Amino acid sequence: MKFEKPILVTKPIAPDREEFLRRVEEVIDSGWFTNMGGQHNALEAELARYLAVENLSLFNSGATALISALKALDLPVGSEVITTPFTFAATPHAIAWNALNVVFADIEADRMTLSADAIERAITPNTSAILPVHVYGFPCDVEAIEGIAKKHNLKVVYDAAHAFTTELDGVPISNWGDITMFSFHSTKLFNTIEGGALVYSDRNLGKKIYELRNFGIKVFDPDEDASEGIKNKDFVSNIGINGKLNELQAAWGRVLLKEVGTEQKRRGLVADAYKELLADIDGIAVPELPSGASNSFQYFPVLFRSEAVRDRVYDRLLAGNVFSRKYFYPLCSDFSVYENLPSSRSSNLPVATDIAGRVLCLPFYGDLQADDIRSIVEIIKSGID
Ligand code: T4K
Repeated sequence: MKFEKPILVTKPIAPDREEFLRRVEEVIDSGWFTNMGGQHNALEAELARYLAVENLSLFNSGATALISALKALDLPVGSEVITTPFTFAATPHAIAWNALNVVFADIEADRMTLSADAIERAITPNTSAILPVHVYGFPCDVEAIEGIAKKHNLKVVYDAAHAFTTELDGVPISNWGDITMFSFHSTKLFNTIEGGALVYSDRNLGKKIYELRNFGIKVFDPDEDASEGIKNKDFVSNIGINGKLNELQAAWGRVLLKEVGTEQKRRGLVADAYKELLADIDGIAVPELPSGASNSFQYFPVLFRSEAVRDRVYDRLLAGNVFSRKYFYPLCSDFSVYENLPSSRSSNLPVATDIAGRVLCLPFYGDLQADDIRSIVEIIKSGID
């Protein structure tokens, strides 16, 4: 069996063409193309409403958002931030870009997210924060992590790149932690082509995040700044970055937001179809979300019995013109820039090492046809036997 056209791991949704083009004309006519313009500010408000959160700041990528989140918390330079190795490179990179030390800790087998026990074991007097990832939209053990953070006075930044709309018992996932980052890259369920956002509960962080996103240029605050008058030297208050989302991408996001719910429903049907067809096959398991968690429908990961079987299935799919992905193999701790860290030893990360060797993300998008799903499963079967 070989597909005529390649089947990729995802197929991004695009906004309604006519409505988007109307917005493009609005942007052109406005003469305002970036730097927190009308489309940008409207999208911030619409997303905050959609996600039922109070404070949301847009960025031009999830990576710049994550870098800025850690920066906003003023963690001591050289302090340690505990994170998972079972993630995309952007997660540990955000720590390193802030001149903080990356410390990898192991994951739980069921959720594939940072293990609370492993976090506790990794804490030293030099630990300043935890950076867990809701990988594939599987919520971390947020209650346990909150307990640890309180006990040891640590900050928590969640990487929710895969967890757009995820809720736990009806509560938005960004309710936990000091700051939560979402990615709006085109491979994500909701996308602005490139983009991301930070959500936070402490309103005071908003001004700092706004400034960090705009080179650190100070926002004039009439209460604080008027008495002294802004001095020239204080014009830039922090070492910021250019993290601004432009007007065209914001316009794209505004139109697309209306279609996300439909795409999620369609992906739900695709997930059901896969589950039904995969249920009776030995040697492959579909990880279950923890109870109370809603599905973001970002990825469809499966676990094989061994690395050899996973790799054989991957190769068979490839031969059939199906591009599944080994997210997240290799582990970030195996990248040459991190492999020499003491926490990168595989003996420190047995569960992550095992899962990364057996996982595969199958093609997953609303437009995937029932016949195609059946053919993909047939190829998988041939690789397992
Ligand atoms: N934290 C986590 C946990 C993340 O997973 C990510 C990003 C981040 C942080 C950082 O967020 P951003 O700064 O990206 O907003 C992709 C994405 O580029 C990346 O956003 C994502 N995670 C990562 C898991 O996947 P690649 O290198 O696998 O992308 P690529 O180009 O191989 O594309 C993947 C598949 O999607 C291919 O089959 C082709 C298809 N595709 C791709 C694009 C760009 C399309 O069909 N259309 C497209 O426009 O990283």
